[in-house]
Amino acid sequence: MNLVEYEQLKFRLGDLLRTLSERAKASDWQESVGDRLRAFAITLAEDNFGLMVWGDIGHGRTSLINALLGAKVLPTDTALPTRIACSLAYGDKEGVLLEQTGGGRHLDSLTELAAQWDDPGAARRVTSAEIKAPAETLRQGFRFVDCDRPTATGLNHSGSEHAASIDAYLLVVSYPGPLDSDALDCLGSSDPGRTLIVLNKHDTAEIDARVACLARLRGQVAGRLGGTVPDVFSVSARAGLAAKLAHDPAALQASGMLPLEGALVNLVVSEKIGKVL
Ligand SMILES: Nc1nc2c(ncn2[C@@H]2O[C@H](COP(=O)(O)OP(=O)(O)O)[C@@H](O)[C@H]2O)c(=O)[nH]1
Ligand SMILES: [Mg+2]
Repeated sequence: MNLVEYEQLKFRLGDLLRTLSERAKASDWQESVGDRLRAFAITLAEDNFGLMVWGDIGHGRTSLINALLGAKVLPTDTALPTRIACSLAYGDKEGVLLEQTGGGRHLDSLTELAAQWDDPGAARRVTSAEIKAPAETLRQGFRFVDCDRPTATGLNHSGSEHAASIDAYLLVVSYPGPLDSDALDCLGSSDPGRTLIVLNKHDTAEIDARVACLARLRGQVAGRLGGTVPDVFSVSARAGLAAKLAHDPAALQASGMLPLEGALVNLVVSEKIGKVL
């Protein structure tokens, strides 16, 4: 199932629930049945998908988010201070809420945010950034958390506010791709069944090298985790975004983004169906 099919299914289910709750009202069904149907319809309408994108700086986490959105929403090439998580969700206009030592601060644009990250003194004071942007994929309910490690600022897989709202994890590493022992530790203590690994920048590797790097990374992860091993996807976030902006289906295919997006949607939809039902 893809996101569009899920949305259609959700609307059909919403209609069905409304009809059923009207029937419940008109007949002698217990009132609690109607209440539960209405509550379920509301949960379904409000749902959204939380994705945490993690990995070391420079591997293309932010570029990948932009590629998934099909728009250059977030500034790339920023030395985002480590252990700061940036969250990104829908807003009808662009804006950023920065939490920093000495109080919060609102920025009206992501250009101002990029300037903030480029100033190491100012960036160091920031403890979190909540970004809103009017992108279509965000309007459909996707939310992102961009951070270096899931443990950054306490964002481990249980307990924290962000962690509770995360449906899937994307670990981003770039070619040639072996994971360092820290990343393997982090992966090992995470939730592999809800994680996809992205081997980014495949435009920088020849086909033969891609096959070898993918096999090595898969072997490394399987050796460490055993059992459920996250799928690994070879992509070029840069080429994927360019292809979407140019409406070029062949280039989008070559970027590797489509299988990743398919797997991502399957993962979050099955998570969501499991939670909602
Ligand atoms: N060649 C190539 N470069 C990429 C790709 N994705 C990202 N980059 C570059 O890698 C650098 C770091 O990207 P960025 O998204 O800021 O990484 P982050 O620190 O992980 O968020 C930037 O110069 C990007 O243009 C890609 O698919 N191919
Ligand atoms: Mg970044």
